[in-house]
Amino acid sequence: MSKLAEIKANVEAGKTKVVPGLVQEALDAGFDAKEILAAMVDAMSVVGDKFSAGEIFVPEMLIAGKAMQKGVDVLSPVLAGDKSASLGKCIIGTVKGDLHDIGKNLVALMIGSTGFEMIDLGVDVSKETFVEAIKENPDTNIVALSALLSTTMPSMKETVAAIRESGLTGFKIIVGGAPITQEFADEIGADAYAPDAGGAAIKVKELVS
Ligand code: B1M
Repeated sequence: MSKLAEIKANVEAGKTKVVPGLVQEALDAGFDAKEILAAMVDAMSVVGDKFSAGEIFVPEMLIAGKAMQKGVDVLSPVLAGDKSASLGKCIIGTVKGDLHDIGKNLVALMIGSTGFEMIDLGVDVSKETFVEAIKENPDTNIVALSALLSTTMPSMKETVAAIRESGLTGFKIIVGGAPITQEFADEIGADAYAPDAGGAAIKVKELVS
């Protein structure tokens, strides 16, 4: 089995203790961090499909997610790159009702790597908490919202509305996550949408330039 296939299989199987070592071995062997990440994302797609098919349940999905996060932790210093530039401040969080954070963490890592100071509010973040965080950080220039569930898309919409209604200005709002589309972003009045972490990093740089 190739190293990437081995990583994928072990993420799928939720081998939290094995995955970090395999990821480090792959880096040492010269694999690109982005290829390793792609193998782990593929694993999560398989896990999601098996969950949809009723072949596995929430605990298996949870442990696979933990294994992926452990692998991402090993990749983080490589993906983070040079942070010397200072492009501003970004507040990020997964919206209320949603506990998925692996994608949001990757987005935070990639936006941070382009030179933003990141304030990560975590998961299940209420609209009030987002508004409060912006008030506490008046120099914020990006607010980034993530949602992974179709059932939390309304929560994203309410969050954007609450931020707009607060009257606070001087920042742009970017949204993303598996069920989110450009069309939905436009509908809820976000300033930008990105399909993945790399795209989010490119987009926020455009938004502040
Ligand atoms: Co959940 N879950 N989950 N889950 N889970 C999905 C999302 C699902 C698609 C699985 C499936 O059914 N096939 C499905 C959602 C269906 C839907 O709504 N359309 C689902 C479900 C149903 C659920 C529960 C409701 C299950 C239940 O309890 N019955 C439950 C909900 C809990 C809650 O949130 N309230 C639940 C729970 C969980 C766990 C806690 C067990 C675990 C999360 C662990 C964690 O995050 N710490 C989990 C997992 C692991 C998954 C899957 C398998 C993997 C998610 C993941 O990490 N992917 C997922 C299936 C799948 O994704 N194929 C699934 C890898 C990650 C790198 O990708 O998060 O998409 P992703 O992030 C990408 C992009 O989306 C984008 O960039 C990221 C990186 O490139 N992106 C942004 C994300 N945020 C962005 C923000 C941006 C821009 C881009 O700008 C700001």
